[in-house]
Amino acid sequence: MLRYLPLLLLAWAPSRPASAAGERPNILFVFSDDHAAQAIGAYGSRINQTPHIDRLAAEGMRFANCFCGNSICAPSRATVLTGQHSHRNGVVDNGAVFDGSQTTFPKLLRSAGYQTALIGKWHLKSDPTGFDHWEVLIGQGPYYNPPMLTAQGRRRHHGYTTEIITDLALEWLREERDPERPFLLMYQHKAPHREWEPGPRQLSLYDDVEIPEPATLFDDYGGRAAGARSQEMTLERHLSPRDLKLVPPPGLDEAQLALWNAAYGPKNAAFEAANLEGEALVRWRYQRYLKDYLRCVASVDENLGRVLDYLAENGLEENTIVVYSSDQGFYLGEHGWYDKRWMYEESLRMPLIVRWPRAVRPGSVEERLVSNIDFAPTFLEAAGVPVPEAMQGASLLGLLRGEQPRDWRESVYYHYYEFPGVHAVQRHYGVRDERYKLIHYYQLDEWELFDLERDPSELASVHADPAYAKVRERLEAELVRLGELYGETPPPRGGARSR
Ligand SMILES: [Ca+2]
Repeated sequence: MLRYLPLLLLAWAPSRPASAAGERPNILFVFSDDHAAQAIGAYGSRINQTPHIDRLAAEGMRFANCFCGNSICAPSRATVLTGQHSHRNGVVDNGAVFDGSQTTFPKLLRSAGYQTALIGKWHLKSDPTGFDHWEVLIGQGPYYNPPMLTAQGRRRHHGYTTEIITDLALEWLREERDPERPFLLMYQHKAPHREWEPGPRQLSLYDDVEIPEPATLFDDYGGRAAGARSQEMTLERHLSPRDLKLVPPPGLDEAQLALWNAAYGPKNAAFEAANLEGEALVRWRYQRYLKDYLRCVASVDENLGRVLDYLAENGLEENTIVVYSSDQGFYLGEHGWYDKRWMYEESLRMPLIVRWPRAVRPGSVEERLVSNIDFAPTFLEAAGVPVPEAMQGASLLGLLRGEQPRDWRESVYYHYYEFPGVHAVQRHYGVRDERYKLIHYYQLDEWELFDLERDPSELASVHADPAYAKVRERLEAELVRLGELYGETPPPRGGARSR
């Protein structure tokens, strides 16, 4: 489990002790939506480059195994704010309204003297609480010309949403930030969420390249429980004309529409002339989907660069904790899919990169199992604010400082609830440790067990394999233990779960 030599640890001496009195760190929380680790250079992407996110990894710590507790937008966001799993904070699916009277880390930082701001995607239905300043997209928000909500009412903006959110974040840093106090800025993108609509600067990026296909693009869903076959999230059958850019997004002005048509018109004409079917059609859809997704990522990365430049130019680099993460992972054609929701690796994993020159050794990689329940305790501890008992995660501060805790968690808990729902992914819960993953689709009473070392793509469950009987028993007991630890009653087998 040791990642680096103790000698190296001793050799790493931060320029000044972290959290020295009167020098509480600023926190810049950069959160994108549905940005999978497979599409980040620092995580070994073979399909794109993300120089600014990679710069954070080169200058900070990359967490190789950060997992969400419920792979869907609003629940992950509620967990980040509260440090609690979904069943505790009440946001179990995207239909739930976040109860803003709950204790959150922004509220606690604000009470402790931090200046707090939230700009961009919120997606929790109730108005944000705990912020001195907020300006958020309404629901998902559009990629172009977004109306945004503030405490004073609606504001309309013109332009591309990723750029607008960045402009607003920079405007807040320049004009509203109080230099006498530490700040928390939650800078949260809508991108690269569906419908993956690229910005004006990226409309033709990747036009001349072929994106490599994943090995499981033509998965036949054998070797797994029934839910893998009955889902509705395939590239083959479940993408809309808008997803595929066969029609432009609504709400573009004349100039934006002209740019859009100039980029997609010829591509769409060539597609129609080709008259593709079968595997060739899936391959075309994969290229179209991935290129648009990666174009949206490129804009997120480019705009992050503007914010990092601002920090550097204004003496804010040294004592600002910059976090890059996304609310969960995503399928980039693996298993023939887009979207998230499953406890399978691609959607379970969250990117998590933390740069903090005062405390973190540049270029370090942490492999221990961490989770989005850990974010709130980390920010609180970094600010010297006591972590409430009710928060279920653990602060990552020790790991960030290169310490080697002896009693770190050895497994993570997962529970997905949104069924029936869009994409028809069955409810499931489970446990993942360093090597194995146990999943229970409790309404179907079907199980899966994966040996991630031998089967990293999770293609063949070994749940019924006698050779894995001991592993299965151990993980079943671990799942019970985690349910008790986090205070969730085991879901009943079969029928609808009441909550
Ligand atoms: Ca999301």
